[in-house]
Amino acid sequence: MHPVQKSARSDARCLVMGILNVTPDSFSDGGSYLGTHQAIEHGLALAAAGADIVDVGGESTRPGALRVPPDEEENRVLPVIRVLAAEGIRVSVDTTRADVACAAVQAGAAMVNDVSGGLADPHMAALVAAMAVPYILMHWRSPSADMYRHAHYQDVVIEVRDELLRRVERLTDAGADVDRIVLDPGLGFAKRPEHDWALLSRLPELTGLGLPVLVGASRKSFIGTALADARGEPVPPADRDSATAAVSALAAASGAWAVRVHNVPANRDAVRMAQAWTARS
Ligand code: PMM
Repeated sequence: MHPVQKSARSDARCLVMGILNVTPDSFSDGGSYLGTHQAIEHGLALAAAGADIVDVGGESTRPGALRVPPDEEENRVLPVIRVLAAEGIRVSVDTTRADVACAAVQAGAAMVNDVSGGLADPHMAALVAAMAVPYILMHWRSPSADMYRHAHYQDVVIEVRDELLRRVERLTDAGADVDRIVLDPGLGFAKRPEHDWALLSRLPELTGLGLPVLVGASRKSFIGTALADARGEPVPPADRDSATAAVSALAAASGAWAVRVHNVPANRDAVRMAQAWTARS
């Protein structure tokens, strides 16, 4: 059985990863949980609401966000991870830095979520191999500051798939266990809405690779744009949760292993509906 899967059964429910951004500037919840105490409370609430995993991040990936020094990133996430892990919560650390990932795993994180797929830090592959923890490998082309310069594709699904496979190879060459790797198409990262929709509607081309796939659609711009009002104004991030849940249900029905979301109850219901639906098909 894949070590990151809860069960090898084909009707296993898609997991729900709750987002805990300990940042002042993440695009939809920046600043809400910046204090350690507030962040811990929110992490406990996400778990109590049914999150299977709580993803703790200390650096925003918002377009144009400035980098946070590594010690500041650690100061934000480590105290939170320590408490949540001690409560028995399965925690992942959202970081592109090998040193931060290492410290987070020592503090109790069970999983590393790297939006750069190993490209931002040349030491990440060796660390993942040495730590033997599940690793979420997201498709990424460049730091957020200039990611839209790289949003050019002939066929986004084929290119994302091939780039992900090259990064898997890089990790396994460094000694990482392929059975601990989770793929993620990286919605919104060097992608425009049409790219995000192509990746979602053709998700089986990624899930068909045989590795678990995580989908991070929650409150992202392509949802705001799809719900734009008559004047073409996108709906604000806080009003995108119902649509996010719809995307989660569809992603789960298309074989996603997990969805990464802000609103846990709505998305937990959504993936349970997908489970009920697909169990009978
Ligand atoms: N998106 C964000 C941050 N981390 N991690 C993974 N694996 N996949 C994602 O799509 C992803 C991520 C940005 O969204 P946020 O600012 O709402 O956390």
